[in-house]
Amino acid sequence: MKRRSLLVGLGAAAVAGCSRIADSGPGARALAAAEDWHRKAQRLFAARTALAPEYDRAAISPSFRGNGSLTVDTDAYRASLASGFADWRLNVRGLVRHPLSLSMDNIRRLPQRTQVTRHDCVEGWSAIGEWTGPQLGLILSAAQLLPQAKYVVFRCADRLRGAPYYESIDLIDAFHPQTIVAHRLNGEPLPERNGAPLRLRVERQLGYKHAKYLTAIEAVASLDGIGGGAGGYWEDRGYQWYAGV
Ligand SMILES: Nc1nc2c(c(=O)[nH]1)N[C@H]1C(S)=C(S)[C@@H](COP(=O)(O)O)O[C@H]1N2
Ligand SMILES: [Mo]
Repeated sequence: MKRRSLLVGLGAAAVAGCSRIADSGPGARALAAAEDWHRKAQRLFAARTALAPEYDRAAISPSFRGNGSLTVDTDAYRASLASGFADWRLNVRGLVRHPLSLSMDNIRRLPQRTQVTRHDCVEGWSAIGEWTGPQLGLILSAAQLLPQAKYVVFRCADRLRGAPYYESIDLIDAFHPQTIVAHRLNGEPLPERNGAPLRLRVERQLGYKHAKYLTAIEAVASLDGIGGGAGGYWEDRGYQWYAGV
């Protein structure tokens, strides 16, 4: 209650201050500019935090195609796949207070989110699927980001045409409620072609941001010096880093 009345008091003071500034010419212009900025910031923020559409299970595509890498071409991956990914680890590292090394069991025991969403690939196809996994925000909260962390980088086990696939997002997308580390598709363990055993779902973004075959999540202050420096495999080859749908 105390905090609330303090905020109400501050609000009243700010409004009184504003109306005094608004009386004079330059003040009025400054206020109009500030209001304009606020309106734009508000719209931007609302757009960034809004939920992506979710669908009924009836809308799920009969088959969710694979794109890009359809497997990881290493003996280690084939052995891991054969063992049901018993030895797979998702490392959470970089600018975190508590680095984590999560097993598939650890991932499955976290609170889960299930969402039926549409995936849009820039190559011109879409598919609807039901994804399940813990929210990325939950994992990052457990690891405790350090104040310098600005981006989250996703490391993948595969190489695409010889180069390691990787991706990155900012903290707004990282803590978005529909951003999950998925280990199930349509009620089954993630198929090999769709990124087994773990892939990112970042539902406000285009397909190439949804990194498959996840091995590590790295909190960083800057994207400089990572891969080609543009923040992702396709970004290094000219695609937009912020690929909102
Ligand atoms: N590790 C990795 N992640 C990746 C890719 C890839 O080649 N390697 N391709 C991307 C692209 S372009 C798309 S459209 C989606 C495809 O996901 P899907 O194979 O489940 O359809 O994964 C994205 N994530
Ligand atoms: Mo894509």
